[in-house]
Amino acid sequence: MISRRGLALLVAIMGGASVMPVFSYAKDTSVAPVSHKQVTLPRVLVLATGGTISGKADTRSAIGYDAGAVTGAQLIAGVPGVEKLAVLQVEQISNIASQNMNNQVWFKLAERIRRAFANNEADAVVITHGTDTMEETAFFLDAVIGDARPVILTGAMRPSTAISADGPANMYEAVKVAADPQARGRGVLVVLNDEVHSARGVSKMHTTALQTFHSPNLGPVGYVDPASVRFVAPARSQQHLDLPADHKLPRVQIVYAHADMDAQQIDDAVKDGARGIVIAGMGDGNVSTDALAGVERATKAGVVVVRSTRVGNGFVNRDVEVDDDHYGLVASMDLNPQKARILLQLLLANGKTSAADIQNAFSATL
Ligand code: DAS
Repeated sequence: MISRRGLALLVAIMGGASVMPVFSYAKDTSVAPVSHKQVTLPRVLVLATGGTISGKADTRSAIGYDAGAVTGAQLIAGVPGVEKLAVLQVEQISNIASQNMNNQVWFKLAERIRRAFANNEADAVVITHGTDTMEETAFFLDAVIGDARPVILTGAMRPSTAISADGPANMYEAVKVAADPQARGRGVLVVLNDEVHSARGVSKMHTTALQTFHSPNLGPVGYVDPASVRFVAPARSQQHLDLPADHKLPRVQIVYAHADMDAQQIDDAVKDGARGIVIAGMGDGNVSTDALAGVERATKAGVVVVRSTRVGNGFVNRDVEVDDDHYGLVASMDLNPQKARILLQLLLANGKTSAADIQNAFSATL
């Protein structure tokens, strides 16, 4: 409680009698305390999976490191000020380099997030993750979580022990976005390097650069810096698919197209029991005439074939250089091969088997 003398001093410091006292004070000359609004911080559940953000440098090369060497709790401890943004609870889901990401971790993440939201344990979730498959985990969770509360993935391109490690800043910004009410209803987001990307649009596009994540077709949906979070795109609806009860996803193979291509990869995928094939096609999702004959054999064997592209940018539309209607194929639209594979797996697991239904789903949430 401030005394009259203290109050006078305070007014004096602030520039003399002309300045209104900072506090209004009651008749009995004691100062009525300013009512402090109870500031309740949002609750953010941090799920750590590994990756470079939790990596430690290794002397085998100038930029060598081992991903997944530091725990999620240690990560948070290394991010000054993050505790002012949210009440954090950290859980270790896995500690792997994300080139080893797998369905078991995906299902564990999805079920933990669904439980946290169903039990009102958290207002948002932040996932620390390797960058190699971050876009795939984000896309998978975006399709199955179906909740307006923010789920944000973040990672790093330099290990925690590197000079100018990028992990702490990315972690801080991910929590800042997760805690921001504007982030609600936007599906799963990826936050690194001051940018906010949608799960649908984002892709890793450089092997080592800090600014490796881009959304070539859709652009970033927002920007974040220590002072602000700004969204530049409207929230969009996302389709919600059920998690297969048996935790299994059907086998869908990606076939990489190239010059002098024959049908061997396609015939082998069918022989190996693939229920779906995604073509990482040349240009606008193209394959050679020989390979197209293999595609026709695959569709006749009941395998669903999606045409995507190896070029990393642009849309693959129906019936441009390939007669999709004739061959019963699906065009991936804006989805790259690795995301087209995940969507096809989930659609097949949810009983969608006709090319027409699957094409509708690929075009639905554009
Ligand atoms: N191998 C990378 C991974 O774990 C390291 C990283 O960038 O996170 O995805």
